[in-house]
Amino acid sequence: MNFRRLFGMTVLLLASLAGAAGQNDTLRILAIGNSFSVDAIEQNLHEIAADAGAVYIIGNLYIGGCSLEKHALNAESGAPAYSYRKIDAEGGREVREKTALPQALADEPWDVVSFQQSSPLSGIPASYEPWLERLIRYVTARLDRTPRLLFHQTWAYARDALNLNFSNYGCDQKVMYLSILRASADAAKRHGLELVPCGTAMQNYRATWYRDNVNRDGYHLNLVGRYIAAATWYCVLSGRDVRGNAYMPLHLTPGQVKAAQESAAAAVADPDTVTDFGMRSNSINYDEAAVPAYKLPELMRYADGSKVKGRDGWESRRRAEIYALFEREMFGRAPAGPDTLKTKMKESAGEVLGGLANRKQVRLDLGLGRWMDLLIYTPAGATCPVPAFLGINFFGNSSIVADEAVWRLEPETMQRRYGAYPGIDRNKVESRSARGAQASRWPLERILEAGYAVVTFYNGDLDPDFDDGFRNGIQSRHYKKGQHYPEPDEWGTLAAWAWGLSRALDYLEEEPSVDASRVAVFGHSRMGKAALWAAASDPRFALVISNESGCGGAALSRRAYGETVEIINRSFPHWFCENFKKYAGKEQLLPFDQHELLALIAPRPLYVASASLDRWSDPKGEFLSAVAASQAYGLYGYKALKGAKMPAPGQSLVSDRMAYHLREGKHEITLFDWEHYLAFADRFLKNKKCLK
Ligand code: GTR
Repeated sequence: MNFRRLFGMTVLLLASLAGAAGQNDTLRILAIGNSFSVDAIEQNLHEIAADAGAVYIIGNLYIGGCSLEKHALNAESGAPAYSYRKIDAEGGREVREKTALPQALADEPWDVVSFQQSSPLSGIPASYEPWLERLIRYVTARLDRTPRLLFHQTWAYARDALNLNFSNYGCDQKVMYLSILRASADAAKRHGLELVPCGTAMQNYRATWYRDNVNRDGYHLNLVGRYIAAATWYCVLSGRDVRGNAYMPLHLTPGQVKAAQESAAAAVADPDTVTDFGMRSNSINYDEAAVPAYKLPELMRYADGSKVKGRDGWESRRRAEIYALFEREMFGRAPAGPDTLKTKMKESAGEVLGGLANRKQVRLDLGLGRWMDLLIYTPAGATCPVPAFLGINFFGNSSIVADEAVWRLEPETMQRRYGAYPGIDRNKVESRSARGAQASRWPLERILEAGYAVVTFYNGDLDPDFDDGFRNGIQSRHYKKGQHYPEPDEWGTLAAWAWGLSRALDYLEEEPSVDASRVAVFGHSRMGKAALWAAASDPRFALVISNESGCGGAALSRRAYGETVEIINRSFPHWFCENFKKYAGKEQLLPFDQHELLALIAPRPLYVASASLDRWSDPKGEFLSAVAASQAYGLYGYKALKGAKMPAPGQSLVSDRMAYHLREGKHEITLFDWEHYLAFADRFLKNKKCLK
């Protein structure tokens, strides 16, 4: 253990003794700061302390971007240059403009006063003195008793910050962090100040699976960043552990709060080191030999260990048991659909796509102020209701076809979809959502000619695909009073999308041109995961297609090959319900595996497909899962893929009720895939007499 760590722990211990003695005492804290102290102490800190039974009165002497030099000169001249912002014992707020530093010093019998350097200079030691010394001298001379003196260590900018001052550090986050670390530790040591290691706390959080996502504009803090900073301050001020503090800031997820608390606690315990507290990514395994030994949960054994006998036991009890586990531990509970679905036919046109199709665009009212837009193409000239392929699109209805009449989402709406998602290139979003940009995934002419309708909607209509704390999605409309986040067993994003698929089917039951009893639900990748969950949840779907749905879809989790439960929860914390997070790195503890998700679809026809180069989705894990699920089909007298061997790339296996193929190539949905799906669907859904 290094010296500083020992020192940090001693301070913690002493402070905790003091804290325990006067736990309910009021603590009066004055920061001499700038917008970074606004970020750190003006929200959350009072509330975190209140949850722990303490009262914090907080003052912040604020001037935007103010340096130590300016503070020292302002102090000495008594210039009324500050916006003095105060949070009182009850959490009430007040701002007094044009306040002089000496006035604020006299305003309360401060127990704690903190200093900080402006962020551009925070890692430049030469900028600190003589100003810090003069400021400390001024403050201590003006107060009757010497308060605890703190140095507020600020943080490095976001890796992609567009801030001119970043060039002081070669626009390099690590350089900036290490510079701040050294300069602030030296200053604290020189003057005997307690360090508030917010800079280290931010690096700790940035090293978790939430990554570099603490800033709102590259340098100020966003909601999570502000909570991390306040939690760090709380640890230092109280000497107590913030972990387990129950105050939940609005709009943060429980997972973010947990990582933030860990980040703060680790920074205070070890201010010099970026700590790994077990929320980092593990390496990706693509080695078949390194797949862990695993035993799949038995499909035909009840939770109490007894054997499931026959179809009756499956239908009356075992199926429900498995479904309830997936619902509670993985996807989350969704509410029932609206009693009556109000719809608005926004457009209906015949003879489109060169006379091949009729087109409808229908707005479904989902209640509570939400709607979704269905785009429907049916084969022109069909003489009775046709079967349909129903699938969700990633980038808006207009992205699937170069048809000028299909409504296009405003670019702002698309951006909102990715607004808070780090690392997404906006140009990419624009190009992917351009009209017809996804057309190769939707071979409309081929499908329509084969006699099927195509029905689709945009996933963002239900819930945008980024970790927004469930602020923009449909979940927020269903909160109970005082609820701000889905419960640990309530719907995540995939369940919301699946719910949308069922609402689309509700509509198709009313749509005269489509036969709702013959709807194939399909999806590629994340939409494949949603399609599987929709089919497991809603027995009305007649046929199911999983195109490379991978981890969380068809692939067995226990193989931990390619994408794992840990990685998917880190990259897409919003997809599954909160309960699923606890299985990160612990696949063997899952009370199910994905073959049981597939089994929930039995005896309906199911097609699982993989691509040879798509190792991320674990083709073998998808295949083995389908083989294991065949046992459920066996109850109905179908062989499905029982005993099948993994086919070579380019080959398909088609059995009575199940099919699998391994397309050559990468993660995509291509015409090869569609040709196989159409042939499979023809066996179960086709209705030739409807076509001319
Ligand atoms: C990947 C994700 C996969 C898969 C894919 C997709 O980034 O890790 O689980 O869903 O996206 O949807 O294309």
